[in-house]
Amino acid sequence: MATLFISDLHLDASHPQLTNLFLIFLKTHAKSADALYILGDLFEIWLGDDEPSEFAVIIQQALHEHITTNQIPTYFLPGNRDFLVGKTFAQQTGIVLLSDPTIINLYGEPVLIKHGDDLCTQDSRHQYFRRISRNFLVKKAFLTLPCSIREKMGAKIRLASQKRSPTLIPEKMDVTPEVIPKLMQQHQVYQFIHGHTHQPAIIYFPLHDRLANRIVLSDWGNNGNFLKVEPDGSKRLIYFDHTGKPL
Ligand SMILES: [Mn+2]
Repeated sequence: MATLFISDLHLDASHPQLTNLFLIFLKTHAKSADALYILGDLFEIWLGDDEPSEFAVIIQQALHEHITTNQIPTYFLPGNRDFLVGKTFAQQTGIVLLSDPTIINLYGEPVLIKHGDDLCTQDSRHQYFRRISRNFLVKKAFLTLPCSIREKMGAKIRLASQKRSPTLIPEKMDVTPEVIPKLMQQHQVYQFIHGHTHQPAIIYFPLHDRLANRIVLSDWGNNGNFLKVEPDGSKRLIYFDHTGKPL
């Protein structure tokens, strides 16, 4: 048994191979896990729980089956693209919604988990968008708009983000290094897991009198991947192909 962590799948109706990878993952690697944590950006974009598309229903049903049939506790911590996943989604699937950050008890060790986008403090444009979009009243107002209007706005946001991607400087998009030790000290943890940057790594470093670690999850593409943490604390990033076979 082990606890699994995934993030940044960016599932989208226009990429059915990604949806298939996720369904395979639930049926294979995640089937006998102690728990599954989804650390944000499961979806490319989520515009509200009401009137889910055919694609969204497939994902919801797969999660529901995974949680009820296989009895795997599954947690969802929202990312910058799917922070509108709400209570209805949670009720329909059985996932437990977590706030960012959360400290979990992982086989006796406190571990800080986050999506990670708020740590990329050099990306001022994203931080500006984040502040506005996460505002409670803005969120509420957006969710009262008709679905068709939300979809049009979502398409515009997606297009703007696609146009912006090639112009971005990778260093500026990464987590600001100085914030990590401060954050971990503040929460009194020696282990930290996050996603968002798409720069997978397991990094060990000294923090006070101990060896601390930060694990960055990978995004998904032609292959899927997950972090596997075993009860003895050992950690591995595992990649698998479209049949679920580890690479
Ligand atoms: Mn993200």
